[in-house]
Amino acid sequence: MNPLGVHSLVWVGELSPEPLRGAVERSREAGFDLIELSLHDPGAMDVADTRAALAAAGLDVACSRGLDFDADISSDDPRTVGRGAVQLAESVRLTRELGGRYFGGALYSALGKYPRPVTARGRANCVAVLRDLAAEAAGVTLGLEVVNRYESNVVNTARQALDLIDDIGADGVVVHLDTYHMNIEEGDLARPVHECAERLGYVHVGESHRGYLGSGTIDFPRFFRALAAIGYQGPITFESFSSAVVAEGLSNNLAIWRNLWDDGADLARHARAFVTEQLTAARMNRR
Ligand code: FUD
Repeated sequence: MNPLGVHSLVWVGELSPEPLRGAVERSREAGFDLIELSLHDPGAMDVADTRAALAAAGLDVACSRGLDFDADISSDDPRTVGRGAVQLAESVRLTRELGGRYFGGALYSALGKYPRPVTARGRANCVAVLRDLAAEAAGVTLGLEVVNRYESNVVNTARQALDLIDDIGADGVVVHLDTYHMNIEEGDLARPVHECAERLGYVHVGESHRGYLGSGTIDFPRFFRALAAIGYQGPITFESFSSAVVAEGLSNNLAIWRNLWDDGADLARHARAFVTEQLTAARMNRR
C-alpha cells in the first residue's frame, strides 16, 4: 500500500508551533501516514517542536514549495537566481532537520503567472542551480512538480519535467505529478504516468476545482489504473485549497478565491477513503 499523505493547507495556513501541532494530530486522527508541509514562509516554524510532534504521532513528513519571483532560479538575473538557490538550499536543510526525505514543488521557477516564456539563459540557470542542489541534497529526494501554465512557464507537462531531469543529469531528482495540473495540461491522465514510469516519485491527488475528491471532473479511475500498471509504490498526497484556510502568499499565488469547504477534518477523512477505494479497485482491476 502506498503511503497516504495530506497537505497541511487542509488544516492550517501557518507554520507556527501550536497550529502545526494541531495539523499533525488531525492528520493522524484522519488516518494518514504523512503530512506535507509547505515551506513558503518557514520563519515561524519551530523545527524541534514540529519534529517531536511528528514523532509522537508516528507521521512521516514531506516538504514542498515554489519560489518567489524575486528568488526565481529561471530568471536571467544572476542575483535573483542566487536568492533562489539560497532559498532552495535552506528548504532542503529544513526538510532534513524535520526528518523528511522528500522536497518537491515548483523548485525550478517562481510559482505564479508569467507574462512571457522562459528564456534559454533562464532555463540554463535553472538547470545549473538544480544540479548543484541535487549534489548537496544527500538523503533528500528532489521532486519537480508539474504545474499548469498559470503557475510556471518552465514545467507544465510530464515530458518537460523528464527533459529537465535529463538536463540536470543528477541522481535523486524525480517527477511529481498532480492530477489537478495534469487535468489542465496533459492530453489524458494515464500516458504521463507511463511516460514517467520509475521516475515518478511523488503524487498529488487534487480535484479539477481543488475541492472534495470525486465532486469534479477528474477521471480518477484512469489515473489510479495507470499508477497500478507502472507499480507505483510512492506517496499519494491529497491536496485541496479553500478560502477557509489561507496562507496568504501561497493562496494568492494559486488563485484560491473560493470557499470550497469549511470542515478540513470531514474533507480529509473523505479523501482518505476515496483514495483507498481507488487504489483497491485499480489493483483488483475491477474497472
Ligand atoms: C501548486 C501546487 C502545490 C504547491 C505546494 C507547495 O499549485 O499544486 O503542490 O506546489 O503546495 O507547498
